[in-house]
Amino acid sequence: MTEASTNGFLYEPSILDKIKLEDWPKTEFKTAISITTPGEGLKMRPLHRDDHQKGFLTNLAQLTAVGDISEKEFHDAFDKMKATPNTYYVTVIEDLNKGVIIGSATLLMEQKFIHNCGKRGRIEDVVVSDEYRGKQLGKILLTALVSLSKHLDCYKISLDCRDQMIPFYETLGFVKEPNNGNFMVIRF
Ligand code: 16G
Repeated sequence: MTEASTNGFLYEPSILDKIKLEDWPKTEFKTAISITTPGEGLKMRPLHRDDHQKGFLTNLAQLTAVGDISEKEFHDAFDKMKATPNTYYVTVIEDLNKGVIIGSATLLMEQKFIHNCGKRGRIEDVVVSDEYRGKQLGKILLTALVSLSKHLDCYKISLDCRDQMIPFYETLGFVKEPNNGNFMVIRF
């Protein structure tokens, strides 16, 4: 049994110790920080089964509609993700003094047949609480997930975002590929 399966984390926390901000050196950070300590009193770590109580969904609601999700519904979704190992890297930043989640982002791994049975990473659901903006936490989360995707041998990673966010993601090295920069959707 792995540590993550016994300690309530969605994925093995020690994976974050293996990656460094310098692995994806697109951003100069204003203060001395690390991936696991992205600011004073802050901790970056995998999502935990108890994070419903720590405002994970309240923070996520700053991105889009979340709905009224009970703790049981949260646990059911969490358990489904955890039952598909090496796929859902939902990563959060906790304010340790308040015991509240103030940022999160997901790296989703997609197993392919193409590219020699390669893996594609998708960055999803990036959000930092209004109160904590301006501390480069979005950049730190993204830098961590890009580094993690390299560490996990993705052949590419991608994301979709609102037009106003394009300059932000460009600073992290994301590009709209010529003739291939479209995102198409069907909404139900
Ligand atoms: C943004 C997010 C995407 C999220 C979507 C929700 C990033 C990079 N992109 O595009 O992951 O799923 O918003 O919007 O975080 P929706 O509620 O309109 O689907």
